[in-house]
Amino acid sequence: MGTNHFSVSAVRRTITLSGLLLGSLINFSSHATAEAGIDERPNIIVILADDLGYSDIASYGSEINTPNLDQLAQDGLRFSNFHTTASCAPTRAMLLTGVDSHRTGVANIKEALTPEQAHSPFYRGSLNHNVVTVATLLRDAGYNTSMAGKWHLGYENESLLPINRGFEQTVTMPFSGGDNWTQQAYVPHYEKTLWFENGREITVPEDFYSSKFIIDKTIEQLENNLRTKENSRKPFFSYVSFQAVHIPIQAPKAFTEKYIGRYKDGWHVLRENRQKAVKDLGLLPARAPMKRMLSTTNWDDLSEEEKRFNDKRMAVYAGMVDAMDHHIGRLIQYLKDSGQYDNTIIMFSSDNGPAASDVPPLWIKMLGYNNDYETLGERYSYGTLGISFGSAAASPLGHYKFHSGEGGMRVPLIVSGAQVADSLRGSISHSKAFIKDLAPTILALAGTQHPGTQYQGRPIEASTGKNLLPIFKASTDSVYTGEDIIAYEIGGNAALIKGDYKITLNRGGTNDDRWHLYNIKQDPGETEKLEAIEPAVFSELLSEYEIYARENGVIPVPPNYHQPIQILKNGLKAKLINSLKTPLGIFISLIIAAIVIVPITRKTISK
Ligand SMILES: [Ca+2]
Repeated sequence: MGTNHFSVSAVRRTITLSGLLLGSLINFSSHATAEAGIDERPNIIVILADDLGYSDIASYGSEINTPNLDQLAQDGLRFSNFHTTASCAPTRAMLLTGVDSHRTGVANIKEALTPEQAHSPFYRGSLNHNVVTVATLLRDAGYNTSMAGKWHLGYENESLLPINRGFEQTVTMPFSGGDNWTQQAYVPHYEKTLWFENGREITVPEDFYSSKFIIDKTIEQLENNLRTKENSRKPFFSYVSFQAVHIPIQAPKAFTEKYIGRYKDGWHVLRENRQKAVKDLGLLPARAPMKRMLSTTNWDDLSEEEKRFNDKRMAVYAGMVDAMDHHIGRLIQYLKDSGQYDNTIIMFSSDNGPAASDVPPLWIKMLGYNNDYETLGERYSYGTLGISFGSAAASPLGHYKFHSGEGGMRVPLIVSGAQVADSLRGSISHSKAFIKDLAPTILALAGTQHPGTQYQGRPIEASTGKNLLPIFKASTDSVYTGEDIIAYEIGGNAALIKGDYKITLNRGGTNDDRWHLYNIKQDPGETEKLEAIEPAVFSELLSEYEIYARENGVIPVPPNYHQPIQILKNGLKAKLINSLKTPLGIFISLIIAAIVIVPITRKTISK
């Protein structure tokens, strides 16, 4: 086993070095690999950050140090107009299948379902077996497949775990999020943070930090691919799914310390600085305006102590992004050292915009955490971004996670590798692209395609995403026509994009629960409502949305539904149910039962 592993690695390394020395890498390499019987299709890595905002990495206008992602951007192509849904699991379902989230069983995150939705097979929050993942199709097509990190597509029975959804090697945290230092639960929906390795529950190591662990395991899986002659000849598909920068926001102290004091001028200044940087990079139009979110508080109204705390809060967030980039750098170095980098295409994105979370202190205490200034972001500390820095992380866009404003659903997409045309390296594509497009693109990179509506004799949902490969190859500027739509709905918040226009609906909080129309080409910040100025366009997009909702089985939410409130409600309910399982809980419930039931029984008997 060991001999094979080293000899194959050595062959690949020798090919790379020799090619570089001779200056004829391609010819030499293809000849040598053909002789060795190595499959020359590209390795594919999808790296997904969690809740990372549009301008949170340097190649998208951030002040945060992200040299490894910037190098990928420099060697590849950045998308300025890439959309996901505004929430974790529905995005992930679309990413892995190319199918609309409602049709996959993941219309909303499980933690935010109403009792009515939880009864629908299309809303359970677990990836139904009526869809086939790209991992399954790539495995069938002769790829080694693996994943490490957050799953969030079901764990209630074994068949839902990624090990049974096409990934041959898995190390996975199945929930909406988890602690980054320990296995402490970060929401009361769970008793602890579970981790599974190849379907079996594991305990994380003592030196666990999520981003480090996820990359350690990814490298281990890629090394395992090289241990047998058969697998070492296959290309690989690796899904790297970070917890960064989901709550609880936690970073190694050394990373946080780099940024302390950096945010002392507050969120308004940060939002403006990033707007300028985004425009200077050419990602968005120079004249595009930016709005101030109604939810943003006035920095100048804060006390000195509050300003100090918030500066550190953002420093921990920056440290967590920086640490993620650092570990991505380790993966890239591994690929280079093992001679696999030149034939690997890497895609980097985020599942939705920044989480503008302000978690109540009582909630933090109830879960056994603190948010003390001195240790913010370290073990047992519950860091959050807060609603006002949330807007800055999405700068210059409006809104954030859970919301259908551009800040909730427009995120970075970097594609780097030999499949990107030389003429496009380091440049920006302004083409529309949607999360559902990545599955057909990944399949096209591997020279295969989705089977349609039948897989191994059973009916499945067809993939409806678009193949972006012609954009990477510079054979077209866009694969979208003026008639194509991008649409989504989660928890009653919804959006539909057609041509240069977009309609949005946002509920609860400072939102007005009404549809609005924007021209997101000229005004990606969604500052000017156009429904009264362009009623025909507004009406056309509303009709398109009605068709979308009907065709995809959207279940309307109750009138007072607000996703964050539903998450709190479901969490408290889960906490109550879990507490009943403890001896103290059983004792308390027996006393309550005695107080309530005994008098009722007496009354009934006396009648
Ligand atoms: Ca997310």
